Amino acid sequence: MANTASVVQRIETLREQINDHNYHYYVLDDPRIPDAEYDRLFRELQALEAEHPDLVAPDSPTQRVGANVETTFDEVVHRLPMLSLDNAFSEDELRDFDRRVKDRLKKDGPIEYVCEPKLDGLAVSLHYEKGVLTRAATRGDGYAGEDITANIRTIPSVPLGLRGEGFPELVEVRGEVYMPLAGFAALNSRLSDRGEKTFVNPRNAAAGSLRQKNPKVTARRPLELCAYSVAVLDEQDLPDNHWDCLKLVQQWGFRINSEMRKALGADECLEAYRALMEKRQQLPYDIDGIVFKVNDFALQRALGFVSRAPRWAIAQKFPAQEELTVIEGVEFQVGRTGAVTPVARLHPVFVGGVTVSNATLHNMDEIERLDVRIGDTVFVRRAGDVIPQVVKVLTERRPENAQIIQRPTHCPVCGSDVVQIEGEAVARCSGGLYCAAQRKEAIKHYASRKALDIEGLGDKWIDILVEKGMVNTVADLYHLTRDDLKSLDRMGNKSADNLVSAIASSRHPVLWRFIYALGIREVGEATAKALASHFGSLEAISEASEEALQAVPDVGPIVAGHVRSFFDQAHNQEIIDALKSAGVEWQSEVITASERPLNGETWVLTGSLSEMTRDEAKVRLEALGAKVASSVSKKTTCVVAGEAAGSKLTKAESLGVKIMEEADFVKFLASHGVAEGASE
Ligand code: 5U1
Repeated sequence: MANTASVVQRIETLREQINDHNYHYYVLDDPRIPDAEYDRLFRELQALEAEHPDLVAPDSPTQRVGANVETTFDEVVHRLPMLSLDNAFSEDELRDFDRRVKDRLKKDGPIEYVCEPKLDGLAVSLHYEKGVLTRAATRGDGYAGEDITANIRTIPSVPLGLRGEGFPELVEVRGEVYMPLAGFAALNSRLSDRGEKTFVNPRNAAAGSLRQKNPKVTARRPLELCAYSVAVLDEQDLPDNHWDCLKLVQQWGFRINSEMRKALGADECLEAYRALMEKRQQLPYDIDGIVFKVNDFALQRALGFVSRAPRWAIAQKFPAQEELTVIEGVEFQVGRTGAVTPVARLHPVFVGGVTVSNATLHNMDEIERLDVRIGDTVFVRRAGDVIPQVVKVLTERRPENAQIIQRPTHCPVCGSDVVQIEGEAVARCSGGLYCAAQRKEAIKHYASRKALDIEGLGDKWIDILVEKGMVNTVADLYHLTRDDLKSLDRMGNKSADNLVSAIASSRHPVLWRFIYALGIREVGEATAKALASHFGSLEAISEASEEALQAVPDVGPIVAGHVRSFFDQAHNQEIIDALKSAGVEWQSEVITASERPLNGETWVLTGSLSEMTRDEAKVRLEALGAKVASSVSKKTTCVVAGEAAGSKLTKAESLGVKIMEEADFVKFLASHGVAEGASE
């Protein structure tokens, strides 16, 4: 492009388009163009700016990639101090806070509060002059922090320039920089693959990423910013309440929290607290509590501050998800597929709302990576229903007699050799069905709720039946008599009768449940369903080549290899034959293509889902027969709306299309038996 006027024009158009796409992608979570198209626009802008360096502007979207400068973290004095928050640790403390607010304001009626999740990240302050980001700083001691502008600029959800018009000349936006859980897991797995130190939690990962001297490193870290307050540093006016201010900040291009809500009085605040606590584990980021802020700025001013905290806000904390405890021992457990997993026996500790006395150590590589020993004091993390994990060792507290944990060479249950395939982190007992642990686990899986759902056949009975030699394989279950069962300690007549009839009525499962129940490695419910639906019969699956198996949605080379090797092993075929002889008949026809419950329906997924990726959701819907489309129309049957769903949700609302929130979608999948992926 020779003509400078047209270059300037083109550069401006590209910047506008790219900023707009960034806003939809990073702030609204609702991308409007494919990645390839975005990349083309971006490269075109980069090329034009390279040809015309005098036209490069600091707020150009190309300028966030991470400049080759060394961050010096100079001291920055905050023009307005960055306050801290008082905490409430109980419902009574929250009610006391509300009472103090009302007393000070001499108000009888309920106060309007804004309730916001308290993200577990780092508070930052961002200055915009004439709409352009000029300075970013950490909170530091509240009065002075560090200049982190170069690093902050690399975060895609931080606007380099404010959107729209009419924003104040000089404005400060504050918020939390955090690392979403998925990004944290991916970062730790990358670091661990490279043999580098991993981060204990997303907060530390966010802090470590912001403290990088080289902004190019920060640019590769999955950081996000959520804005939670704004202060105007000149004379211009903002709305007269916090809620409207945040909505305005969103229009300027900032991500604000989609869980934010208003509450009238302490009772509604406590309701919001309980609702958020319930939702905590489904959120795609860590939160450590909820913040309540008096909404009306006039009332905030009247309340003022005490020492370094505002009197108009309080954080009600959730139970801690990390605590310190001591490793008292390590045992090795053997799973259904022989995986030998080290489990730490802990001095009991209250964490994540429950008392925890065991934590997984995953595998020997993890033990070596953490350098964990018996006697060590460790950080234990329990987030939601996830198995508690040991995430860090406090080596400075290591006692002299701390014991190194040895790699097991023999299975602790059957004594067979423990083998480790090269490139795999998991060590496995080589005993197969000779190993009682593997037999027990296979039977537990077969009888479990999501498989053949044999009521009354709990883990303890299975342990006893295997230990007494009464059951060796799942097929033996069908030969148990009332008298056999009655011979067991604490098994009454009625329980024995019930169990015999529960086992008998498990003889006619639908095909996918039977496939799932076989316990093939990496074949969870969704894959079992997809296999059943694709092949229609067990014989066809058992004869399919790896290539043919890979034609099934959700089946890649690894799963195909596991399925093939399962059916290639003679003892598995023997068990299937024994099940047939015992009268077990699976009903192939139930999930054939024509009878899939969502046949003929078109579904759309929008927003981000916290319990599964969109691809996983798609596979599950397709396994039920639905077509998954990328845009909403009158023909759409249902729209699944995840967090921060944007224009597709709005369109569905305007067309009167059915909308399902993620929690209901998960329940819906569960009711159709496609809720979870593979195990082990
Ligand atoms: N969501 C949210 N987090 N947070 C932290 N709002 C919020 N406000 C804060 C802090 C420290 O402080 C202001 C109330 C002063």
